[in-house]
Amino acid sequence: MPRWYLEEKGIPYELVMLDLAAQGNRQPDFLAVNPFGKLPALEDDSVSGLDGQPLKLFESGAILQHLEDHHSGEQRSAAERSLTAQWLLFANATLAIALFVPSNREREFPRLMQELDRQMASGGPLVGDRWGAADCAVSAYLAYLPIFFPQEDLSPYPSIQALITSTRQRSAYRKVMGMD
Ligand SMILES: N[C@@H](CCC(=O)N[C@@H](CS)C(=O)NCC(=O)O)C(=O)O
Repeated sequence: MPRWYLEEKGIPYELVMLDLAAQGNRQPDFLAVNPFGKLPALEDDSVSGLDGQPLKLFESGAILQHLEDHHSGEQRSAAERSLTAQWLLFANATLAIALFVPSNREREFPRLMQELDRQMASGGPLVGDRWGAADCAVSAYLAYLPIFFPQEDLSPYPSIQALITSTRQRSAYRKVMGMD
């Protein structure tokens, strides 16, 4: 997700690829950035961390919020920033669980999808008038649906289907997903 956001906004970055099969995420160099050994993680040498070293961040939602606040070059109001935090947490703490944890999936999937479909009926951004971090996180999970669950019937959710189609047509998304 953060890489997709970086590409969408034209923010320069250096990508460090890790070989998970070789436990690259458990090596000291990476654990110094994310001690939990999870991806993604960000080191931002334009911002000092509390230790005076380049800021290090883990959790995709926190990274997206940081990128939007400090690198997008876009002004967001206090309300927009708070709503962005709401959608980032919804994506990572509620939607992801409803999609990928089987016991939650049975219970929560239709309810969340129905309301999300309604929220997305306008086809516009989730927050304000520009595509942003909130759209990145929510669309990324929704666009995983046909990849991980190709048998899932999404026809009851036409706005989500349209969002998945338009997401898959975005050049930055296609680039980071290796679709071209
Ligand atoms: N909530 C975290 C999830 C991080 C996560 O689970 N990352 C997976 C890849 S998507 C990972 O690092 N897996 C390797 C491992 O756990 O060893 C986030 O959004 O950043």
